[in-house]
Amino acid sequence: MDASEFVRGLGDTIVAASSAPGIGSRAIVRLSGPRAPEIVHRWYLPASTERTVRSLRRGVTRGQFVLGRSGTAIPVMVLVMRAPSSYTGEDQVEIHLPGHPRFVEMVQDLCERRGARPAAPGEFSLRALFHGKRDLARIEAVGALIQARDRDELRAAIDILEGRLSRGVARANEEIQSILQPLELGFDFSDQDIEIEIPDDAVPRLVALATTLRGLVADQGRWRPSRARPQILLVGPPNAGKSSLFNALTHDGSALVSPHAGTTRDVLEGTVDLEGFRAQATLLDTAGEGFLGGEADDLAHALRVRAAAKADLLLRVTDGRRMAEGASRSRRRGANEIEVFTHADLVPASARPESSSLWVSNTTKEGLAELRAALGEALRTMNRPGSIGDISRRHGSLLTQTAQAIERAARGLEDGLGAELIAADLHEALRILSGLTGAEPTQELLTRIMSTFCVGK
Ligand SMILES: Nc1nc2c(ncn2[C@@H]2O[C@H](COP(=O)(O)OP(=O)(O)OP(=O)(O)O)[C@@H](O)[C@H]2O)c(=O)[nH]1
Ligand SMILES: [Mg+2]
Repeated sequence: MDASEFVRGLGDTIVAASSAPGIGSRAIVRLSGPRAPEIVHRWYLPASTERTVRSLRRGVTRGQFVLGRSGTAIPVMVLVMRAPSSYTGEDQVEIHLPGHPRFVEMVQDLCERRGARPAAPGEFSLRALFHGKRDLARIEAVGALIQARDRDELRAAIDILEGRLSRGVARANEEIQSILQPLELGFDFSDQDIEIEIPDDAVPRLVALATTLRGLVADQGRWRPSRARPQILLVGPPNAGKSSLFNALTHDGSALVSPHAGTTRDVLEGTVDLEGFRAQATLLDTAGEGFLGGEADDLAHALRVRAAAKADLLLRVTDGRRMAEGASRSRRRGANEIEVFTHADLVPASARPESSSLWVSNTTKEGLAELRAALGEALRTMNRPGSIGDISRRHGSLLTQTAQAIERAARGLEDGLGAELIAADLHEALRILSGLTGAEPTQELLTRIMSTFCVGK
């Protein structure tokens, strides 16, 4: 769906399951749009005849949802909200039903038969944005909340949802407007030889505002402590040198190393400093891949799989001697995977296959600095779209640019620049700030939200 399709589709009534897929105790089918009450009314039998969906202004009604002409009915609770007092700002109906995928499918299907259209990913939230019910920062936080991986990420997303950032931005907006106003009033009389009165306190107010905004940027930084320490997971066959590399890279980790395959079983954690990367990362050592089927191997395998799901980056370790012997690379590397070859001390440079660039020796420490740099680079460029880390970075960058424009305006005032130039900087500041809250249905915004949200949110 592109921006114009989205806008054209605003009159449609949309429907989607907004609970997690699969079997659960309850599922929710959500409708939004002018025909939502009408559509649900058609299939809904209230327990009390006064509480039909059509007659209800707002509130809950219990009854049965009739699954087509056969007359089969399932018990449901229906929540009715009317424009503009709903999440989307439109008439909205939620059907809470027993959580079986088959029921969800049938209910959705019946709603579609009465004219509802399946919602696109994030379309409910986009409607909330365009009806002015939520600002962009909070909408993005909904997406970040859904994909939060730990408590820190959850807390950070909830913080934005609760409006801390939005309030700061709204205050900044007002302050800029109030400084702009007297400047712009002056423009109207500029041909009448009237001196434009610039309030004495404009410079200190602008400086204070820039400081506040930079404070918000610092907050953004505090919001991603867990992902300021991204996780890198060592994987590879037994005996490849993973634990030796773990010991060489971390300054607080200590793993057992032995010539026997299958030494490591647990997942071990250590801290690694990365060149070119603002922070430290957590390095995790795991059991070698390719297990033998014993109970401990199965457990070690399960632990590694679980850790891999949470990791930001996989560091695939291969014994370089195998490459030198002409072994082919086992498989393609994923986007969040880096490959490294150990035993560089035993493989002369001339015997190394050209395509494999990263070689280290855990014995002589050759290549470790390059590896750190490569890890730092990979983490810097990698960002899960729509995650709290991703949106905080975007927010941080917009807030910094706003502060810079305000500081330019303050310097301009001190240097006695013309009011027009100062006003231009302040307008620029307002424009950048609107990127945090803005409701312009730009293609970029739509693509961003739709690609990071799921259907039903
Ligand atoms: N010469 C040399 N020996 C290495 C290097 N890296 C590891 N080794 C040796 O290789 C053997 C296996 O190393 P480990 O670090 O235990 O390998 P691992 O991948 O952790 O093995 P598992 O835990 O069994 O999966 C040990 O005897 C290490 O001393 C290296 O770069 N050069
Ligand atoms: Mg090991």
